[in-house]
Amino acid sequence: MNLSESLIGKLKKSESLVFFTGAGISAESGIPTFRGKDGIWNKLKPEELANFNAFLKNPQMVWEWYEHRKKIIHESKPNNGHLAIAAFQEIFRDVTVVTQNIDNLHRRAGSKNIFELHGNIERNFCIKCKKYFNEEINLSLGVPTCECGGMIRPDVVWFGEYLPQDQFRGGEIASENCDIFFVVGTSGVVYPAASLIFSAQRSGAYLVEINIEETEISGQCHESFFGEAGKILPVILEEAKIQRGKTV
Ligand code: BJW
Ligand code: ZN
Repeated sequence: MNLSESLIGKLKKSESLVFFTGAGISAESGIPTFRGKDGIWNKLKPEELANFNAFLKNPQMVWEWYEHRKKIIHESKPNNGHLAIAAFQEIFRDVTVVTQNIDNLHRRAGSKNIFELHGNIERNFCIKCKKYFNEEINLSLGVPTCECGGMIRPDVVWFGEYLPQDQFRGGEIASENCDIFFVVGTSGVVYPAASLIFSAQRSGAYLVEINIEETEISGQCHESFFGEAGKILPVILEEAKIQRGKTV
């Protein structure tokens, strides 16, 4: 795999990086993506599960889906892609992860500065009084409810719902102020998350995509690497170390 002269030059001179990540970064940890050939939504329609009306209509089914995914997430661990992103912190002053994932794998890999645009599967809240719950859910007792009588739901962002303002704004500021913006393992079709790619572009960042296949946003990027994130990110990391004199 060859890096372009322009990316090598950017790695040498840049101070501030953003990694904008999607489900593809966690695919090599064994967590299914949503779309694409192994995507879970080849079998299940997103609108059937990832929206509030679906939850009101069939909360047990939606909860079973999240508990099933939580089990996979708990059995998984960060892969070489997550670990490489965390290691960039040792060689650049300013590294921000802006993730659409709810799986905590960036945090577990050691990334410090993370904005979670679509929530986090470890947190739940009551739809009536908004109280937060971190306890384990026992679905055999039925759909979990709060003492106020409201149903408890996962703290994730479904279609038609607003993103957490502080997380989106934090991601936006980082995107507008970075030198290199890496777009990793996302189809780039879900908004407003995908709009950050354009925020970075407008602000003059160098856009680098890493994906196993061409996407909706490939044409927007200065360069695209087609392959697994867990293989490509470590190569870019090694080059960055060479350019910045951080090899041992
Ligand atoms: C690899 C790899 C490897 C695999 N290495 N790569 C029309 C136009 C524009 C917007 C809209 C519209 N109609 C409706 C909207 C808005 C809507 C939207 O964007 N819809 C589009 C899909 C059309 N957005 C919303 O509703 C958002 N809210 C909103 O807009 O609020 C304003 C509002 C409020 C009130 C009323 C109206 C508007 C909310 C979006 C919430 C998305 N939520 C989900 C579920 C989160 C919880 C959960 O996980 O269950 O977020 S949906 C799902 O998609 C999840 C993901 O974060 C998100 C993005 O998916 P991602 O990460 O890109 O995954 P994939 O599977 O799509 O792609 C994986 C990629 O990895 C692929 O490209 C592979 O090739 C690649 N890959 N292996 C590298 N090893
Ligand atoms: Zn409540």
